[in-house]
Amino acid sequence: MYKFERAIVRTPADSFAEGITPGLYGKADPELAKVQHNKYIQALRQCGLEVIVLEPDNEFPDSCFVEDPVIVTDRVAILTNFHAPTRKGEVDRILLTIENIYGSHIERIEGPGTVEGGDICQVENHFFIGLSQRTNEEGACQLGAILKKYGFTSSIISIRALPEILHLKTCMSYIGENTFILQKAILKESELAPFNKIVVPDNEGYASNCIRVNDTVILPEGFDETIKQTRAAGFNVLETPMSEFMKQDGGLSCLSLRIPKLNL
Ligand code: CIR
Repeated sequence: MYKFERAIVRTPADSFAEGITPGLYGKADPELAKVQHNKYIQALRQCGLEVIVLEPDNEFPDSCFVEDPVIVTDRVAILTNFHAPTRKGEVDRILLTIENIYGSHIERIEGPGTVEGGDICQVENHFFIGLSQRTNEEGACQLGAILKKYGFTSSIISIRALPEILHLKTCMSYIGENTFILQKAILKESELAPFNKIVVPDNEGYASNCIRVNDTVILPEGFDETIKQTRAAGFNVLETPMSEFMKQDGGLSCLSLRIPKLNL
């Protein structure tokens, strides 16, 4: 598993509750989201990361979900092309920060291809690319070619038969040690056959989006059965409150870009 050195996050905007959401869990509170975001930053710092905190951007209510406009690796950053029309401008808003880190080692997905970072799941030097309501075949194809150019392999997992799942990583997360935390709905996916699996209970689906940061798995607070199972499998777990982000259909991974030591 990569050793991560730093992370990029963006403070939730005052307009946070106006972002895209099916609204299943009520109206989000932007002030509470900011408090929870600070705790998330503390969790990343506790895992040894230097955290770059970007200013809130009111024009883009979903802009705290920084994982979607960029895919970061140790050798290249790839700017995505949103399917969601209200989020397209987020790529330009994060570009300067990415240029400061990656210089000219930046690639870009071009229309009509669409890719959103939440659909991209890295497992060592391999990437699973989710075909979803947001990432299309053309985008997946462009991304696969870019990754190949930089020495990575990739394969596709479609979640189109699961319309309630927004992005691939909404329902599965790689936590190192050859292990995924995932929802039952994706358990039989043949691409995942070689891995150990922690299956979240039906009422804890949200916890299948989590992150491994160095020696620790960060999970959303209150998903006790998943936390118990993850600890029982031998992982260190940190919990952090996520209720307001869940209301906006965003998970733990969406809130940061985690950057390893670069090999540019
Ligand atoms: C959206 O629908 O685009 C946002 N409300 C949530 C994005 C969550 N991001 C992610 O899963 N990577």
